[in-house]
Amino acid sequence: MSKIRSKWMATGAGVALVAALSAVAPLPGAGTTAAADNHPESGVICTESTTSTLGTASFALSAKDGTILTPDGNTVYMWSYSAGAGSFQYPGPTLCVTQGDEVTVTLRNRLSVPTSILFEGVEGVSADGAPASVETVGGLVSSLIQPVSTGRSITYTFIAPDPGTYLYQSGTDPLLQREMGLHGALIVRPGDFALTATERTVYGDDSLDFGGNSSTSFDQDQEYVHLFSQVDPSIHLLVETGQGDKIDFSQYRPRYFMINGRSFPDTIAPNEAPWLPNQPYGAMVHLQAIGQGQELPSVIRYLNAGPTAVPFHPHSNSEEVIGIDARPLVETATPMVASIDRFAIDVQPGQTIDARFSWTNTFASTPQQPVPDARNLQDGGFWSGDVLLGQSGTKPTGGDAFNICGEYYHVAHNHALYAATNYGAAMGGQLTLVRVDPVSGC
Ligand SMILES: [Cu+2]
Repeated sequence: MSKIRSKWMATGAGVALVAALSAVAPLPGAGTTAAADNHPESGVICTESTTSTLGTASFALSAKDGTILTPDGNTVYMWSYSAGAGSFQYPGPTLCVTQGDEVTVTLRNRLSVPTSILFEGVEGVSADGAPASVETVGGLVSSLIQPVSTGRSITYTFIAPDPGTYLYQSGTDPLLQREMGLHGALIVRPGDFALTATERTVYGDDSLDFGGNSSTSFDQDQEYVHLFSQVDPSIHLLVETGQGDKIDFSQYRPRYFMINGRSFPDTIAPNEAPWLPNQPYGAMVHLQAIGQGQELPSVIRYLNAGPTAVPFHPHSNSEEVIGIDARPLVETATPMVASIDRFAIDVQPGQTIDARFSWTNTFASTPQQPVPDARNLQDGGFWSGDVLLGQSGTKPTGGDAFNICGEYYHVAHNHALYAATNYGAAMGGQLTLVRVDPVSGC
């Protein structure tokens, strides 16, 4: 079990990368505990049900407008879902439920236009008690599910479906409303989610019958969401200034690209960073090598709320894709796991992908493997002092080191490189870091 959430990387790679970029938000001082409400500084923040009755889950959401910050100092007008009467946040709250729960989501519309919530891939949804159905105006579909008008509330109900990751987003005037930011993540957990005190599963391995192999298990502290979205700020400005009639999607040109509502380098700031008051969700993956501080893989739940595919690429190590659209990859005849190792997690619009990530200290696990020749090594600012990545050693005398404890960082980013930018400036957008702490912790 890893316990590596103690300290924000205030003097770590973030500072160096940030310094190399552009005008950015301030970083906290060393040892600052930025996360509020006792949430971890990285990893998923679940919005829990407002009721504690077993077998039910209730949520109150408000659709409202607000603004987000971008790393180049811009401000973008957005629409999003917020929890209850809470302040504006983007993206919408991550809703966590258990398979079989009777789920109730009450949406209050504080926008000036009708809106709705479509739970992608969830069947048997009711809206104010009636089966979900499309709404048409003049023979044209105006909403993919019953909408709610300004100032009113609507209640959507459904039984929590198979375990996995689901996207929820507006079903009303979807081209515009999804661009404006009306989306969030729904996580459905299996009944045996907490397999042991430290082990969780994505899909409920008992029901998958892998013959005892627990193939979708992960470390209890190692659950992440990467929700992708993008913004064309010119459209948002037209909406903000009441010129919606001038919007021309044939001229659509996204300029900001987000993971969990933030663009790099804000993606690596902690959850609930006070200088990003409306963007509570960080996107840095923070782990340890398997067998060296962490025993089970991490899980990353990818969702694409944008209109184009995101070929997301983690450097240095592939990820194990275990399910797509909340469907585990299994070969049922044997039965056996049919997961796929990927260096590009290709997330299509509207799709979700669940992947496990493990960092293995290759040298340490195969001691017969020779350490690289010193002539092939170069000390850098993030040098841990030890060629066995995942360990820290003695750093060169007089050398600069930007990391704080021998930890190191891999980039992970959208390989469509135009989307790894902030308004055209490279090294931004849908880019984040995977941080690996040494066995000794940090
Ligand atoms: Cu790269």
